[in-house]
Amino acid sequence: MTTKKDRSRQLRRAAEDDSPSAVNSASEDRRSFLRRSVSMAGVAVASSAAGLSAARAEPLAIPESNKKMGRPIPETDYGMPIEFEDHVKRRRTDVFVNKQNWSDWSMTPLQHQVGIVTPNGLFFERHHAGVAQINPDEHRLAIHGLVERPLVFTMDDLMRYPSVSRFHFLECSGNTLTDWAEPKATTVQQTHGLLSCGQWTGIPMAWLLDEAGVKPEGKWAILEGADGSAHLRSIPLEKMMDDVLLAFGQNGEMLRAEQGYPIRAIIPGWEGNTNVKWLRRIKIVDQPMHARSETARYTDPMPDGKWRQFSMTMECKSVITNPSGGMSLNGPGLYEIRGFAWSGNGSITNVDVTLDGGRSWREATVEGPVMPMCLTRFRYNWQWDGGPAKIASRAVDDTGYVQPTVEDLARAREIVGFVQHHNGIFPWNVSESGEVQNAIA
Ligand SMILES: Nc1nc2c(c(=O)[nH]1)N[C@H]1C(S)=C(S)[C@@H](COP(=O)(O)O)O[C@H]1N2
Ligand SMILES: [Mo]
Repeated sequence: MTTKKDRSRQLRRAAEDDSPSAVNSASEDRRSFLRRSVSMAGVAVASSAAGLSAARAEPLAIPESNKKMGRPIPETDYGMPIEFEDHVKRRRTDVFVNKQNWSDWSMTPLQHQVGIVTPNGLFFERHHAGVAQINPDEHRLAIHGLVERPLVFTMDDLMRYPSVSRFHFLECSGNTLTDWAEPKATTVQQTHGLLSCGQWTGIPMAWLLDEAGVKPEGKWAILEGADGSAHLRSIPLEKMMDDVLLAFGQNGEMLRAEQGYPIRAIIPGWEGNTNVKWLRRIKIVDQPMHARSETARYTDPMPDGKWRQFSMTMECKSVITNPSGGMSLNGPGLYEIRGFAWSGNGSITNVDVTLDGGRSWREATVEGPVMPMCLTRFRYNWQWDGGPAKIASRAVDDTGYVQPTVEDLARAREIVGFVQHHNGIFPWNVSESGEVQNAIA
């Protein structure tokens, strides 16, 4: 068991992580990793015993790029990744087969995401009726219902408000389980790619609601989108006043059309579908609407045969993205296990890693900045001996909640068919030949 003191020490370590003097006693530290690889680079071997490639100590040949001028800067452009990164793409799921592409998903390639921010062109998408294309000059947002002063805003009105920027993950409640359905998902993009993270810029909803003046009997807000599905959800007023953002900015630019341009709700830590995109209406009411998305969808079957409504918070979860399904390890040696952890209830305090299918756990390094309701990176230096291994991660958040096993989850809920809100520990098998495969089956 980890004590509170251990956890605060871990957090402090995470904060200091990038200082050169930082020493992580919990796992093999970075310096010992470097020491080993450096000493190997000194020996002129093509592939060292530790599995890290070391070049022969010969003078480098002069590359072509050194001998000529580079590409000139065009008069104006929007920069794109270099052609060699062309394989890094969102993709529609190829496991959960969709008969049409209006209600559809695309998934983030988490195995290629090197930091906590998902680039805008790789942000996962979930649409119930395709991507609305909305002219901001024509867009209006209404706040009405149980308010003193019903208000209608143009985008120009909204852009005059003060705004704030915050980092938050966004996860579809169907993430992970959708793609455990047969045929088996192979990559972390398929198993966990309905997850992304960004810096959102927008206006705290509380400011706009205060301006409209919520009447005492107003207890819920119905948020409705301007897309073909007119997607809507009921959100408790308490949450609206706490930390919900009316976002127009995504990672330093205006929202992508796919993410709800020109405005969407960002509801920190809550299931993706509550984050209504292309937002056009906020109606204050005294009770939830019990809409289709609150009755026929996004509910959880419980062991007593009843279905639970309003399971809004995405609970603490983590996954190893490197190595992950579809990759192969090139011989025994040192590998950095990397992944992401997140919690809709707060900040990540600890991540443990298992190499033996959950029999024993070792503490991974949690990398700062650690922010609430935000992806958090973890890493662990693994000396792979070349034998079969079953690797997985387990995250703990600052409420003390520990990411459950699939068996734990099955005890708490009826895990059958297309199940939402699945935050179980997710294992990968590493074979003797180094192939990494989904081990959940
Ligand atoms: N108006 C509208 N909002 C919507 C949806 C939609 O179809 N229409 N889909 C919801 C679902 S189910 C999810 S998971 C998130 C996905 O957000 P993203 O596409 O920006 O990743 O948007 C939510 N908001
Ligand atoms: Mo979703």
